[in-house]
Amino acid sequence: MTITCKLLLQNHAQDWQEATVHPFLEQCQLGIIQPQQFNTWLMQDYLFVVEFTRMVGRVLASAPPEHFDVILGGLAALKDELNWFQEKATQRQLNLNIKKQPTCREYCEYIQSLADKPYSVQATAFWAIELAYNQGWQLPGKMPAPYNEFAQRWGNIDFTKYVKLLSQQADEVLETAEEHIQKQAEESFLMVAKFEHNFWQMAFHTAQFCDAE
Ligand code: HMH
Repeated sequence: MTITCKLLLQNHAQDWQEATVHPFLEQCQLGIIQPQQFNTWLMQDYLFVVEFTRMVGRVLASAPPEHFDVILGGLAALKDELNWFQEKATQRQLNLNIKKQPTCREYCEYIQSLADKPYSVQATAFWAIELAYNQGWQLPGKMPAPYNEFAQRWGNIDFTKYVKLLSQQADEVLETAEEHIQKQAEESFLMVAKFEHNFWQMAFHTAQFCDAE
């Protein structure tokens, strides 16, 4: 049987729930997240997105030309996103020239390691990473300022459509992938789910390290 993005979500509903539903997001929605927790997330996520952009560059390099359109759209959005993160940091007087916390570093190392994997595995991980934020920021419901801007960035309709296209591209290559490669794709989905959960945990619980050098 061929694995698909839909089946991955069905077969690992619990892991995915832990990746996308977290008190961090619920407290943003309630407007009670502490600035230190939020700022920790913001700074560490910027560092993650820098590495994620490099990953998407490598996904493009592995992709068939029919998939370029969607991936290049993603890269264009990331260009905008990196500038936006810098703007948000400046507004909050945050220095982005900081070290990665262990959880962020491990996630970044993991996505770097995907470079050695077949395109179908990379495409699955790429989809899962984008879906995690698309769903995570959407699920709590309408957020108050200033968090609504963040919820909108990943929860908006166009981003949802883009994530759908990523799942279609992943499904298309998974269909012809050998069984052991499909297994690797499934493992990558589970790794992304685990790291996404850990990332929220990091921001929620270890804000005191927020600008440790
Ligand atoms: C941790 N996962 C994390 N940060 C992000 N910005 C994304 C996913 C984007 O989808």
